[in-house]
Amino acid sequence: MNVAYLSIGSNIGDRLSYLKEAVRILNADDDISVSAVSSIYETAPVGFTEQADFLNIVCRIETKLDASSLLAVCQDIEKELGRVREVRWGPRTVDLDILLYNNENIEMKNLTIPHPRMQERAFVLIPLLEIAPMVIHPVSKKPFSEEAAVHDDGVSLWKKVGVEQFI
Ligand code: A4P
Ligand code: MG
Repeated sequence: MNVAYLSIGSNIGDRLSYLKEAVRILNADDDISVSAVSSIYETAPVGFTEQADFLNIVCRIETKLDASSLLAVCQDIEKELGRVREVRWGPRTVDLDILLYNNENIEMKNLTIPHPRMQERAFVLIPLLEIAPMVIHPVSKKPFSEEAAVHDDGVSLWKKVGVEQFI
């Protein structure tokens, strides 16, 4: 079985419902089992900053799917939940990114793992470290807990919930 970490974010409409729906649909897939979900964090927008605050979570999944098939499932969920793709880094009902897939380094045309910007982003690192405190970057071997971005402002605990509240 493969282990992957996904980042899920939403900043339009009922943000909590979008996160919950995304986790529920993932876990309903026969080939995916969600084994941990972080607390929910409210986070200031990064990149394109003239947009509403996000809710972000990170979840751990166990899956039989290869990384490309997992990306396809993530993109189907984005579509199903009605993501509007207008501005890069812009507002979205729900965005699912694959952060890590086992300890693999994957560089394909439409898929880069580890996610290339993850170590710069507190909205990724803080929830990731909550559920996987010892995790290291598979290429640099540097622990994510040592990244400076862990200390960035703009990420605050919004709600602490258990995985059973999502699935
Ligand atoms: N792609 C390549 N690697 C991956 C991967 N590991 N996981 C490709 C998922 N997708 C990957 O993504 C563009 C393309 O990336 C996809 O077609 C896929 O083949 P997209 O989701 O269509 O577009 P995007 O998300 O707008 O762009 P991008 O570059 O993925 O943006 P990011 O880096 O995902 O940033 N601020 C806060 N506070 N919270 C957020 O959640 N999210 C973003 C999006 C910006 N600012 C944010 C947040
Ligand atoms: Mg994305």
